[in-house]
Amino acid sequence: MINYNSVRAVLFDLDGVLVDTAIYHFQAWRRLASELGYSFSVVDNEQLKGVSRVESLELILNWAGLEKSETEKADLLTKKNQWYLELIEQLNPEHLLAGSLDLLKKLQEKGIKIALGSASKNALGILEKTGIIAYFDALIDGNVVQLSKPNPEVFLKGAEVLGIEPAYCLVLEDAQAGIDAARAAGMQVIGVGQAEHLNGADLVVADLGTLVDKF
Ligand code: B16
Ligand code: MG
Repeated sequence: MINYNSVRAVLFDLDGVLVDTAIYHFQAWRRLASELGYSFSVVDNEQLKGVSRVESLELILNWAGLEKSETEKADLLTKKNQWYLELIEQLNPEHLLAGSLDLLKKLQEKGIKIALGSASKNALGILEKTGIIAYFDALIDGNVVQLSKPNPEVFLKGAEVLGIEPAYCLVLEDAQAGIDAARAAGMQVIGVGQAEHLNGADLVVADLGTLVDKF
């Protein structure tokens, strides 16, 4: 159960919550894995959602039983990111997921603070391309956090910048690592997607459209 009346700030995950970019991360990782001789599955991909680029590569190398030097890892990360950037080059407002824009508008109208809490180092470019950057009162992304989800740092920093106690914050997340991070931060959390991948969420919705009338 969510207590909507207590919410003073909403912290949005980016990939898979606001914008339909999760598929492009999947395609880029699958291409990299394939070059390494590893067949990357959708089940593998689910474990990378919300996880930083560096940690994602470590997981893939581990699953593939491969060891690489630091230089080789850096080259692989650059390659994956270049492919990902090529895939999102044409990103535009049409790639916003259902209900995202309506929810951002509604929260702004109601005076509820809005923050980004994303693991991505590409987050700002994505917010610009999709035309929603102006809605955010705080932007916390992979360039400013040290510790990846499920560590709560990304959401605690968001609450701190907004000046709002975690208990009054609501997180919207599509990844298990993000649900765990929100709970560790002491915040309410709504999972976006399929319930079986979002254990511990206070509520799971298929998309953000169903939340617009709650505020
Ligand atoms: P980048 P989120 C996460 O974004 C993605 O879910 C995850 O798949 C990706 O590896 C991570 O960002 C890092 O992204 O390579 O662009 O820095 O879901 O936390 O918004
Ligand atoms: Mg996500």
